[in-house]
Amino acid sequence: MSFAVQQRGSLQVTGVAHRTPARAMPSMAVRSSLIAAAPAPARRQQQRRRPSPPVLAASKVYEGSLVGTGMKFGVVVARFNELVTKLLLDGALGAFSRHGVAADDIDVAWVPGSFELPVVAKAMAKSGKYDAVVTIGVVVRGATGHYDTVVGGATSGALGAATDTGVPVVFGVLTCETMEQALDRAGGKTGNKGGEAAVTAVEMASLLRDLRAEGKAAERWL
Ligand code: INI
Repeated sequence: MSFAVQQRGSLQVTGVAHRTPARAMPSMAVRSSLIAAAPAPARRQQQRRRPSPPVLAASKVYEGSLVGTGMKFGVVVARFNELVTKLLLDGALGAFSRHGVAADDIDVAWVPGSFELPVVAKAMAKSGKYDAVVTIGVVVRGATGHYDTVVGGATSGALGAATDTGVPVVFGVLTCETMEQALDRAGGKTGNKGGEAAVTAVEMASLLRDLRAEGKAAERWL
C-alpha cells in the first residue's frame, strides 16, 4: 500500500513558512477504514488517541515569530482594580522588551474600566499605527452585580475590534471569582497573563505580516 501523505513534523518558530519533513503515514481515509475494521476495544483506543490530521506534502505552514523588533503595539489598560492591572501592564511591558520591542514602539492608554477597553482598542487599531493592540483589565465576580455585562462587553468588544479592522486585539482581561485568583494570575502563582497577552500580540502581528507579505491574508480593513 502506498501512502501519499505526510505527517506534520516538529516546527521551529522562525516566522517563515515551513515545509514539513516527510514521514509515511496512512491517509485519513485509509486509517478510518483500518479503525472501522478493528475489534471494538482496539477501535476505542485508536479513537481516543486522535492523531492530528496529516499535512499534505505540498502544504506550507505559517507560524508567527516571537520576535517583535520593529513592530508597534498599543496597550489599553483599565484603572478599575488598578492594583492588579498595573501588575499585568508591567508583565506586558517586560514581555514586549524581552521579545525585542522597543519602549518607544509601545503606547499605553488608560481607561476607567474593562467595559471601556474595546472602544479605545478599536480606535487605536483603526489608526493604522499599530501591528496589534493589547487590552488589559480585571473583572472580579464578587465585586460587581454586573459581572456578566462587563465581561461580555469587554470580550465581544475586543473580538469585534479585531475582526472589524484586521488588526489583532488581544484579550488580556482577567475574569476571576476572587481578588486572590486575580493576583495569582498577575505575577503570582500562575504567571502573568499580561505578559502572555503581549507575547500573543507579537505572534499574531508576525503571522499576519508574513501572510500579507505573500498576499495570503487581506490587508487591514481599517
Ligand atoms: N470594571 C472592571 O474593569 N472590573 C470590574 O470588576 C468592574 N466591576 O466590578 O464593576 C468594572 N466595572 C466598571 C465598568 O467596567 C465600567 O467602567 C462602568 O460600568 C462604566 O461604563
